[in-house]
Amino acid sequence: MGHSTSLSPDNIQDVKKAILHKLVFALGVEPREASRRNWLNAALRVVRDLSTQSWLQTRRSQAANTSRRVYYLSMEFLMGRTFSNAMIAEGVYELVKAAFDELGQDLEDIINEEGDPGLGNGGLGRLAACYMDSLAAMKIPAIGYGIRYEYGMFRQEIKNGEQVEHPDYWLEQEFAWPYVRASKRFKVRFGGRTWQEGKKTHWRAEEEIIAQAHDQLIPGFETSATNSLRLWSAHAGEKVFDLADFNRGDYFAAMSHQNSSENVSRVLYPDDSTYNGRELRLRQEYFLCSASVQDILRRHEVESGSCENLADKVAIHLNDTHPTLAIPELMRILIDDKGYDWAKAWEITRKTFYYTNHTLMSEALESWPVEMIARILPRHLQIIFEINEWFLQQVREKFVGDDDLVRRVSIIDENGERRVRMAWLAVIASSKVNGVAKIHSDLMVESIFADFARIYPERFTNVTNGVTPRRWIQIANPGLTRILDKHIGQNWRTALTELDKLNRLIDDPNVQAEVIAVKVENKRKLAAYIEKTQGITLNPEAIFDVQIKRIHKYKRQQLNVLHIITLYNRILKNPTADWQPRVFIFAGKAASAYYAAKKVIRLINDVANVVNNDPRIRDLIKVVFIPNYSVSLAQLIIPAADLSEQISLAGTEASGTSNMKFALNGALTIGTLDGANVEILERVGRENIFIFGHTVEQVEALRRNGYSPYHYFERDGELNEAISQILNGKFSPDDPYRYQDLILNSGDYYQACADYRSYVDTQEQVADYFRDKKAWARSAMINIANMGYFSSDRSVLDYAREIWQIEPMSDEQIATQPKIAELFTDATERVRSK
Ligand code: 26W
Repeated sequence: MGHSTSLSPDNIQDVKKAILHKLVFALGVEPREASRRNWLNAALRVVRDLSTQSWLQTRRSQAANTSRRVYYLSMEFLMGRTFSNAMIAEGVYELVKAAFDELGQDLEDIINEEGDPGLGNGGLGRLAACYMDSLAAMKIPAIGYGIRYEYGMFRQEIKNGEQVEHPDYWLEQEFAWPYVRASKRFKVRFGGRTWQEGKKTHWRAEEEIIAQAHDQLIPGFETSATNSLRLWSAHAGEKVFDLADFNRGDYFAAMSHQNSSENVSRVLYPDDSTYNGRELRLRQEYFLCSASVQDILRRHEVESGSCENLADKVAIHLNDTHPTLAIPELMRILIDDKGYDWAKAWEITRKTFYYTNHTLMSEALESWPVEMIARILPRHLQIIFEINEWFLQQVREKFVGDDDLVRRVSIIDENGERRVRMAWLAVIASSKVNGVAKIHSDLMVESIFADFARIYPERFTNVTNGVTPRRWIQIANPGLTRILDKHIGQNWRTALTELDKLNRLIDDPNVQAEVIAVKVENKRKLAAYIEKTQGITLNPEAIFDVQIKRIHKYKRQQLNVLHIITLYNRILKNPTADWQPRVFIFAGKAASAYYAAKKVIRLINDVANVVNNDPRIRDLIKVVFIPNYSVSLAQLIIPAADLSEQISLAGTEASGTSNMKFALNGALTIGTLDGANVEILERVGRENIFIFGHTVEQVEALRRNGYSPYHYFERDGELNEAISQILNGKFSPDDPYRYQDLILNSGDYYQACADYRSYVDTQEQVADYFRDKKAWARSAMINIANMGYFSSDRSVLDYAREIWQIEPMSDEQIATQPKIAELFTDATERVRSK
C-alpha cells in the first residue's frame, strides 16, 4: 500500500515497544496477565496516538483556513468497530500484525474482541458512519454531532423462536478510542416560561442539564486529514440539587434529581421508521441540537469574531428531521443572546441549514404536540410560530386565495390536537432538501413535499447514498481485496470507479475461478460461525440467500418466507428431482413494540424448525436466523452471500445501502424496482440482476382499485397452500392459531400476495442460473465492476459540491501545520537550551 509504514525490523520493534508501554503505563497491566481486551486497548491507544497527530494538525489548519465546514447532526451513528479501520487508515495494519506475532498474539482474535457500539437503529445510522469515513478520506472539513447513549440498540436474543430484548450496556467494557473533553461542557435548558421586556424576549428555564463532549477521531484513509465525531452525554447541572433536601439531610432525595437529568442520554429509542411521540425523545433531540449549536457558535466566534458571516463558514446538515430543533435553537441564540433582529437571524439561519429525507412512510413523519413543545421549549415554540407566520405570508402573496394550500403547508397541523410538523419546518429553513436515491427523490417531490416543490422548486435535489469501500471491501473481504489488488491495482480504495477495470476480466477463467474460490472461503467462514453459535451445519455449495435488515412489514420478510414454504412443498411433492440446495439466512431486529414484526421473526424461526428437521428435505433447505444483527455481523455475512434479498414493495424503501454492499461483494440481487435497486440495475444490466414484482405505478393502481390479497390467494394454488399452512398451524403445532392475524387478515398492505408469483418464478430462475458456476461468477464480477458509483466518497463529494459548497482541503494545507511531535521536540529543546 502506498502509505503503509514499512515492515522493517526497527519499525516492528518500535510498535511492539509502544504497545507494551501503553499496556503497562496506560492500563497498569503486566504482559503476563494481559487479557485480549487489554492488548486491544493498548494497541488502540498506540494507533490513536498516530491519528491524534494528524487530528490536531487538521484542527489547526482548519482554524487557520477560511473555508466552510460542515456539521453533520444525527441522532444515530452506527460506527462499527474502530480498531481495524484505524489501522488501515494509518497504514499500519501489517506492522501491528507483525508486532503482535512477536508478542505471541493473533491480531484477528484481538480485532474481534472489540465491542460494536450500537448507537443507531439501521440504515440512517450506518449511512452517517459511512459518511464520516468518507468525509475524512475526501478531506472535507466536517464534524459529526450525536448522542453518546449509555444503552445502545437492545441486544436481541431468540428464545423459543421469539425476540427477547436485553439492555446493551456497552460502556461496561472499556473503550480506549474516544477522548473525554472535560472542558467542553454546555448548559442545556428546559421548561419554565418566557416574558417580554420591550423588544427583548426572556426565557427563564426551570431545569438545566450539562452536555459533556466525547470525541472520536475519524482518520481519513491514507491522508493526513482527521475529522471528529463529537457525542454528548448528559449530566446533572448544579442547580438541580435540591438544597432544601440536602439541608434536611436527605441526600438520596437530593441526588434523585441527578438521575432524572441524566436520563436524557440514557437510551436510544429502538424505533426505525415509526414515529412515537415520547417526551423523553423530544428532550433528547433538543439536547443534541442545543449542545451542538452552542459548540458550533463558540468555535465560529473564536475563529471569526462574530456571527455576522456564520453562513459563509458553517453548513449544518440535518440527518432526517430528528435534529430539526437546531433551527429554532440557532434563531433563539442569534436573537436573544447575540442581539440580531429577527430578519437578519432568519437570513443567516436559512443559508446555514440543509436537510436529508430518508423515508416517505407517513408513520415516520415526526410531529410533536404543540402542548408538549410549549411545556418543554416555550421560547422555541414562539420562534416556530414566527417562522410559520413569515412563511405563510409568503405563500399567501405567491398563491393568492389558495387557503387550502396554506392549511396544508402550515408548520402547525390544525386537524385535531395541534401539532408541529418537523419536516415542514426543516424544508422551510433549509437551502437544499435531498432524497437518498433517484426514485426516492422523485417520489418525494410528487408526494409528501408536492406543495413545497411548487413553492420552492429549486430547493429539491437528489444525492444517491453510498457505502465506504474501506470497511465494506478491504476490512470485510480480504479475499476479494487480494483479487482486486492483483488485477486492477490498489487505487480502488479511494477511487472506486477503478473497479470498472474488472470489466475487462469477466471472461477470464482464471479470475472467475479466483472469485468463486474467495466466495466459498467466505461462505465457510460464515458457516463456521453459525455452526459454533447455533449448532447448524451448512453446505457451502448451497446458494446462500440472505436478507439482513430491520424487520418491517414494508421490507417484506414474509414474502421471503412464503417462497421458503413453497420450495419446501415442491421438494416434498417431487423428492427425487435435481434440487438446488439453498441456505436462507435472516438477521435483523424488530422494534420492541412492533407486534407484527416480532411475529414475523417467530414465523421465520418456526419455519426453520420444521424445515431444518424434516428428514425428507435431506438438508436441501436450511433456514437460519442469526440473532443480534450488528455492523460487525454484516461484515461477516455480506461477503458470504450469493443472493441479496432487496424485496421491499416498490415505492417504500428510500434507498437501501446493504443492496450496494452485497453487489460490491459479488452477490447478485433479487429485488423490486425500489430505492437504489433501480440504479444498480442501470449499471449492471438486466442480465445480471433478478428484478421482479410490480412497479410504483402498478402498486398505486392496485391501491386505487381497492387491493385485496384474497384475489391472489384464491387464484394461485401454491400461494393458497403456503398461506393455509401458516394459518392452520403447520409450522406452529403447539399453537395452531399463532399466525391467524398474519398476511390475509391484516389486509396485506404491502402487497406481498400480489408480488408472490413473480417472486417465486424469479427465484426459480435464480436456482437455474446458479448451476452454471461460471456464468454466475461472471455476473458477480459484472456487479463488482460496476459498483464504483456507490462509494460514499462520491456521495459526500456530491454533497460538498452541489449542496454545501465546500472545497476539500489539500494535503499541503494540512501538512504545512507543524506536527505535534515536532512542536514537542522544539519545546524540549528550548527548555534544554536554557
Ligand atoms: C422518529 C422515528 C424514526 C426513526 C428513524 C423515523 C425514521 C427513521 C429513519 C429515517 C429510518 C431509516 O433508517 N431510513 C433508511 O435510511 C437509509 C439511509 O438513507 C435508507 O437507505 C433506507 O432505505 C431508509 O429506510
